[in-house]
Amino acid sequence: MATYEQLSKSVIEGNLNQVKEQTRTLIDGGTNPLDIINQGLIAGMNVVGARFKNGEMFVPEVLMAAKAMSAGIELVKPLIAEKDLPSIGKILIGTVKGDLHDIGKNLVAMMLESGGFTVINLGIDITPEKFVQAVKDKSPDIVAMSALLTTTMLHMKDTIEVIKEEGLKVKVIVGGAPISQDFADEIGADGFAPDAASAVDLCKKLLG
Ligand code: B1M
Repeated sequence: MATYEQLSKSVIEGNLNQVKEQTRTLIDGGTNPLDIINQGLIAGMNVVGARFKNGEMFVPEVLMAAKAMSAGIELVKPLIAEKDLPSIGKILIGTVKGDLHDIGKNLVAMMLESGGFTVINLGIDITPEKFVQAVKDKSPDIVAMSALLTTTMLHMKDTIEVIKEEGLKVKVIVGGAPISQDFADEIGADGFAPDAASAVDLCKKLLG
C-alpha cells in the first residue's frame, strides 16, 4: 500500500497519475479519507508552498502540483460527502476579488457539504458586488470568504461594508492562510476559521 510520504512526494512532483493511483490504494486499504487529505495531499502542497516561496519551484510546477492534489481530493470527496443529510443551513462561498486561489476554498466547501450544509460555490475573483448580488438572489445564512494573498484579503473588508450598506442580514465568516482572528474582528466579520474542519464547527455554532 502507498504511504502518506509517497503520496506527498507525488503531489510535489505534480505527478497526477501517480497521485490518483496512490490515493486509490490508500482508499482501498481502508485509510481514513481525512488523513489522506491532511497527511498526504495537503502535506505535499505545504512543501510546494515553501519551495515556491524560496524560489525553488515556479508557477507552472506549482500548478501541476495543485492539479495533482485536486485530482486526489476528487477521489476522496465521495467518501466524505454525506449528501443524504438534510441541509442545516445555506452557505455562499467564494474567493475574493483579485484572488485566483481555490484549492483551500473548495476544500472548505466540500467539508461544509459533508457537514450537512447546502453550499453555493461562487468560484474565484468574486467582487463585493458579485457577493452582494448572490446574497440577494440566493438568501444564504452565511457568506464565507476565502483569501490567500495579503493584498486581496483587504477586499473582505470592502465586501462586508457593501453587505452592511445594503442592509442585508447575513453572517460573514473569513479564512485563508493570511487571515487571523484579529483581522476578522478588525473588519467586522462574524467569525474566522483557520482550516476546513473548523469552518464547519464555526458555521454550526453561528447558526446554532
Ligand atoms: Co499562490 N501564493 N500565488 N498560487 N500559492 C501563495 C498563497 C503564497 C503564500 C506562496 C508563497 O509565497 N509562499 C503567496 C502569497 C504571499 C502573500 O500574499 N503573503 C502566493 C503568491 C505570491 C502568488 C502569486 C502572486 C504568484 C505570482 O504570480 N507571482 C499568484 C497570485 C495569483 C492570484 O491569485 N491573483 C499566485 C498563483 C498561484 C497559482 C495559480 C500558481 C496556484 C493556485 C492554484 C489554485 O488555487 N487553483 C498557487 C498556489 C497553489 C499557492 C500555494 C503554493 C498553495 C495554496 C494551496 O492551495 N494550499 C500557496 C502557498 C501555501 O499556502 N503553502 C501560495 C493548500 C490549501 C488546502 O490550503 O488555501 O491555505 P489553503 O486553505 C486552507 C486554510 O487556509 C483554510 O482552510 C483550508 C484547508 O484547511 N481556508 C479557509 C482557506 N479558505 C478558507 C475560508 C474559510 C475558512 C478556512 O472560511 C470562509
